[in-house]
Amino acid sequence: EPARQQYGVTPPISVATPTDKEVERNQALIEELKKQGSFEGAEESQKRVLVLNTLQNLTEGFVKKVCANKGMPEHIIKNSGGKIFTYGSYRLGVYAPGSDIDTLLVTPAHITRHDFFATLPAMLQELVPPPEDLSMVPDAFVPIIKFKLQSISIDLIFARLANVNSVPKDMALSDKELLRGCDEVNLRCLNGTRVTDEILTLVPKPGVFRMALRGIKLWAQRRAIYANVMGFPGGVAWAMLVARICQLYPMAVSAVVISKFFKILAHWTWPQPVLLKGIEDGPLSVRVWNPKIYPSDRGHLMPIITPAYPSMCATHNITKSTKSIIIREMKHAAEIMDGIMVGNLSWDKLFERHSFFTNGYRYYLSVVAAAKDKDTLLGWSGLVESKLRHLVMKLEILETIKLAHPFNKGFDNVHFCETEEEAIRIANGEIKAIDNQVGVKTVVTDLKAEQNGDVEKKEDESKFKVYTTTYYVGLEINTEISKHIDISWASQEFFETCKTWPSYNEDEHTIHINLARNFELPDNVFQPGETKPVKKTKKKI
Ligand code: 3AT
Ligand code: MN
Ligand code: MN
Repeated sequence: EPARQQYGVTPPISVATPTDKEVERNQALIEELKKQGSFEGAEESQKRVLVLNTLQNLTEGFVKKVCANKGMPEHIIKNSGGKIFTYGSYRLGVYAPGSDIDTLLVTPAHITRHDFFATLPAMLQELVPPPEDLSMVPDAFVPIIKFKLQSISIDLIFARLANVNSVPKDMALSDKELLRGCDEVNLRCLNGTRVTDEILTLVPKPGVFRMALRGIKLWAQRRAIYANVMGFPGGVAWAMLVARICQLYPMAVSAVVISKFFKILAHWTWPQPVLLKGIEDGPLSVRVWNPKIYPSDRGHLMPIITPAYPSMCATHNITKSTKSIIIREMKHAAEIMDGIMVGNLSWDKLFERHSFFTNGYRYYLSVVAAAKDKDTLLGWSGLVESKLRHLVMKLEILETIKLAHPFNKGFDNVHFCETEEEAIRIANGEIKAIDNQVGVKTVVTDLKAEQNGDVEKKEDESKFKVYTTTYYVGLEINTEISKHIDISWASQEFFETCKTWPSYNEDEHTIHINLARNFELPDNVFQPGETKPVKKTKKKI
């Protein structure tokens, strides 16, 4: 047997090879993942490879063109190179049908971010067939160009290596010396690829890791605890958790990794961090996660630390409430996994949908962002969503509230009103604009799905429209303290936070919060087949 390398910061817990039963469970896992639509067909995956080839060729053409435009000598034009890297679910090998491809275009020092945004979009438009839905956000935290190529969504970001005059096709980004001279935006853009690449080198069997991660992602999505902005782990954090368990059980099959995942992580001694390797020092004067130095790092409740220099915490957003929800879900899943591994339960039990609305809480806050048109709302609701965890943290302070549970996504509506006054009252929450009350026609939509974007065209143009996105927070009440829940302070603080948004305009952006009982929830939060909670009526004698 070959000498075994140790993966990770401690020796493995077990190097046992799988039993026949475990192999059988693992086969059943793969079958269930197939049934649940986790895998893409070979033809579609082949299309992704072709699209990436197109982008690689385009990148080389782009670099040459910019060099030529700048009057650079022929040998520089010829040798500058340029390379497309990937990150996200595609790079990890856990993408599903409909997943985007997250791509990073890397150039040598003489090509700038300005060149990227000024020159590349026109070159993209010249492709045959041309891209669809092209949009760009050059001043975002991570500046990005988004488009669809042959109906595959592409996120394209850019990085310039400040110390390099050629980016050949076989270049890797693992060497941290490549980061010398890079500014913060470039570092952020390089980070995704560097982290995913390194995760893959830190697991003993990448195939086992991928299948286990598919299982954990599906579970986390079904349980509505997959959402970085809302204070739950995102894709990278879930990947690192699975990777750590793979390190501890280097010979195990994916089914065993999943079962150990819940057993170990449900009882993890947080805030002890989850690390895939020792934290590295490096050549830059950038912050590396260190709770001994930085008080904000000390505040991380469930730190999961990225392996690539400069190491960061991928779970900065987790709050007291979301931490307890994650642990509760892991404990519940650990019990189900026991049943699956002994053969009493099947895998579909693990992937059962959450019951946040059907059997969750007696009280819910609905946080409603409203605007007059779709694009204004998309910006505003994105901001409100990104601040929602601040509301959760304010609610956590209140003695009357034991737990504030944010749902992991918002719900969109368009309201068609007869009068402007009615529209204003809906935007301000003075009329409850749910379930088509008071003559207002409310249409359920999904503003981010373009195919539904023409919902407004179907309706009478003369009517007054209000676009809303509603976020829900389930509340567990400390009934021993008080039966009365006062959310006015938390709400006011939250409104103030949202209104510090540089683009905020009180004439365009409105927000309100309602407290509702479970039986008052609107129909659109329930899936077909789910039953809405009913009001418990007092028994009549
Ligand atoms: P899908 O298969 O695409 O659903 P994914 O893990 O690839 O899963 P995304 O494409 O949304 O998910 O994100 C890929 C990476 O991009 C994950 C994270 O490192 C980065 N990322 C995504 N959204 C943001 C954001 N809002 N801010 C910073 N980084 C982000
Ligand atoms: Mn992706
Ligand atoms: Mn993406």
